[in-house]
Amino acid sequence: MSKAFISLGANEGKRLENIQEAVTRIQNKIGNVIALSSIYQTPSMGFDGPDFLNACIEIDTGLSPLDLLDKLLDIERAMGREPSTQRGYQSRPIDLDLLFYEEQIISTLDLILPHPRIAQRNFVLHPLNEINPKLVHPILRKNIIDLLSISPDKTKPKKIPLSDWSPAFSIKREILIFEGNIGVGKTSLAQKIAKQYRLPFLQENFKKNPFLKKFYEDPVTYALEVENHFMEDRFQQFLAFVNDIKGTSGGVADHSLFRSLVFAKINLSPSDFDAFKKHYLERSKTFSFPVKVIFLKHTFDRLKKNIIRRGRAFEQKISIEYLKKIERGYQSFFIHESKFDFCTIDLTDLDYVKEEDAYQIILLRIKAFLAFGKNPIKPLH
Ligand code: PH2
Ligand code: MG
Ligand code: MG
Repeated sequence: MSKAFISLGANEGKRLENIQEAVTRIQNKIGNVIALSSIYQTPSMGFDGPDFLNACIEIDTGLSPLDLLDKLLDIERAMGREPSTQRGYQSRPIDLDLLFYEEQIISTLDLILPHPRIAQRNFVLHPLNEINPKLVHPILRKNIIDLLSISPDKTKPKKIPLSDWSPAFSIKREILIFEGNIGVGKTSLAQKIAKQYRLPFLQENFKKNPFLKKFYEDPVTYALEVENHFMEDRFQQFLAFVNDIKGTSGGVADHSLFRSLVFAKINLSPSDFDAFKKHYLERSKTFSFPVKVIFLKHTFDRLKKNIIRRGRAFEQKISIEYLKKIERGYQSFFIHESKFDFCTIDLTDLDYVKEEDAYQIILLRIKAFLAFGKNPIKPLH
């Protein structure tokens, strides 16, 4: 999979709808939208015409740069963009420009990468800066914030406040679940987001599990007790939570029910696990509430550091090997068993506690996921 950045612009027709439709088509035909900027209103540059709406997105794609470009042109045509008949720029219902494709530098008749005019256009730099200020231009060797600070373009793109695009968190009668390894920071991030968006928050109460301390001392003997207790407790908590948020716009949780399955598979004997899973499936029939899952990642070294720093005595015995098993357990669960829509966020370079920019980038990724899902949403045709 490769990362690419695309600029979207429209200055004709229903500009906002056009941009939204283009993003949906990109998600369906090209690759997962991992981040989307706000929408900006900008004066048309280089020709006389109505103001543009502009935005940028980051995507993850399996297509080559040329195939990606072809698909962008297909989408422009499908959305009514006419081939240009005169020299210079014209108004258009949609314009999709490939800005960056990884760090590739290409200069052919069909495609120039990076897009040659990024550094001179505030209508590109502003939205890009919002989704990834640290992105380095592979030719100019400067990141986006720096390019913005020396941009020769004096126009000021105006952010459009919108409720159904990026500014709002569109949770609708669903639970946004943060999952991931021990020490990855599920609780802090989930809590921060719940607080900011005033959403009810469900926090795992690991302290109440009387077997946990013993389990870390003697995993083989106490695994079944610890997992059974967690499962029971989680079902009770989730049922109560769902009851609390009935009729509201949903909530945020720092763990899932399926966490029990992932951990039980690692810690129980195969026969105990079979029985456990039957029980779990039976129990989950009583629970039907839509969930969306954000899976957080960190390096194993960092997980270990976080565990040491938070200083829960009983956790200090956790080994990197155990953390690796858990990580593999989640991967295999998502690949083979999960029917959930989930999105992975790697926190390695996103220290949201220290850097506000990093937090904003995380929010944009989550918003893109909530708006468009990870799996392609309904095809348009
Ligand atoms: N695109 C152009 C030319 N001029 N001006 C604004 N504000 N936004 C655009 O997307 C834009 C432009 C050529 O594609
Ligand atoms: Mg263009
Ligand atoms: Mg173009």
